[in-house]
Amino acid sequence: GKAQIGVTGLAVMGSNIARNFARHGYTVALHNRSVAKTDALLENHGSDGEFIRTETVAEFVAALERPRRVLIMVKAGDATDAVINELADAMEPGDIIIDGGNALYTDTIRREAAMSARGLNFVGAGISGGEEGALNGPSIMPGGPAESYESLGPLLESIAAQVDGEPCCTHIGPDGSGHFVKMVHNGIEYADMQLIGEAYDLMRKALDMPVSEIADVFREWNGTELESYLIEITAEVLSQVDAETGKPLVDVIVDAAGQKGTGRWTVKSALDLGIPTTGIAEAVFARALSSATDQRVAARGLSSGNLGASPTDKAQFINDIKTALYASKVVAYAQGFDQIAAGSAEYGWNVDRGSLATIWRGGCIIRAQFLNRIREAYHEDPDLPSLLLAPYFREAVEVGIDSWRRVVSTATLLGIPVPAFASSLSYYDGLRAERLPAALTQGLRDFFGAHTYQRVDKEGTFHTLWSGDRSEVTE
Ligand code: NBP
Repeated sequence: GKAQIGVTGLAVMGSNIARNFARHGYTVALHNRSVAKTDALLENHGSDGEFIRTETVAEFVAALERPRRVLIMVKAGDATDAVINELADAMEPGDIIIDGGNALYTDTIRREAAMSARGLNFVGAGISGGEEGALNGPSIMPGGPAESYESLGPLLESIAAQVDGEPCCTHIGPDGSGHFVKMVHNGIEYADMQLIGEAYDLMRKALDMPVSEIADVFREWNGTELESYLIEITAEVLSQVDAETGKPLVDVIVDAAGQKGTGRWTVKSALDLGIPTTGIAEAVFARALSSATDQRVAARGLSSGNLGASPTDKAQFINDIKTALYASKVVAYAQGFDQIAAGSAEYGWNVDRGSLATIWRGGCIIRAQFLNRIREAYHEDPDLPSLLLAPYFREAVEVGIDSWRRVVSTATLLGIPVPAFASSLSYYDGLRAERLPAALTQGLRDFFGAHTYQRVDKEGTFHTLWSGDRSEVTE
């Protein structure tokens, strides 16, 4: 028989997704640029299900039932274009090409337009969950034409993670929407990890706690409203002892964080859309600072001042940190969902944020208890102006506001960097402020550039004759 799905690109992600399809009873056609990976997969895991081995693109395409469905899992960028073009030449109208790599959404928009001009369906699908998720159930965010989802959806939904009987896969919207939300997902993942890092750093430096004890705190937090995959694995990483030195592993790892680019993309997009996605931006910049090794070495002797005093009530401060972590996390998600709304409006995607929260509850790296609350918030009010205004989150943040402030002020006095905690709190204060100093900014802009301003008490556009008699004129 023929295959229901083909997978090309059989490195870790592609192999594991191919095995996932096979384990769910689908016949899977396999293809990789170099045949060695195809053979390795068949040799090691051929017993997972029905596979069809192919060497050339022509063989691969011929092995598929129509309409053909091909999932591309190659390195994002030029490789993806090369593979798409080769496939498109061999395929026929109505066939579906799915790009499951981490493509930049603007590339996906371009590719979708080119394929649709050739009568092919192109689906950019964000896939999260890493290797393990790919094998056992990822979170899948497919974009592309709605019609293609009718034939593709059931396959993807069956291999996705399932939470409370619902698959972590839904059609996100047209063209680049799937890759856009996957990008923001990764951005939120950066923010989440930065916040966890700041919480850990405070316990170490402000409370002088040993790493093993901090691991226990995270383990305990994982049984609360903070329950999430990232908190869970934080406890595991902090519990790991280096075999060679006997030290906590975290103490022998170089403190320079890497990045592959999706966080940076999220921030660039936020800047273009004019959305203050500050939590993610701070996280991206914190990684950049950590990697500025030469500067950090040169700056090591700079003074911290000596206003700081460590908290006297340890239990209370640990609880303060937990609260600050939760509140800052709400801010990061609120900003990420704002960016998704803005992207959706800009490109006409109609992304349903409630459904998105639903498919992020399982399979993906940011999976968390918390996403149930986000889902409820958007189901209750799809046009919610900010997640911070949903009753549940509003209350959670208001109840913890003193703790949040105590954490940021203590860290500041002690000279412990908390860019994400601090900027999230400033964002919250900015959002709720009745008046902002933006009025002064407008005055200054009018002074040096005649950029004009609006008044609070009447309609119109105004300018003060700063270098004349300083009277006001209407534009
Ligand atoms: P890689 O990103 O390491 O890509 C390796 C694959 O790309 C191999 O199959 C390789 O073929 C193929 N390839 C390359 Br490189 N250049 C090619 C070309 N010009 N033509 C055809 N094939 C080419 O694999 P991965 O880590 O499995 O990730 C696959 C995709 O999934 C990426 O887009 C990644 O960003 C995304 N993703 C990864 C994760 C993760 O946790 N790793 C999570 C979510 C998404 P070869 O064997 O012949 O060299």
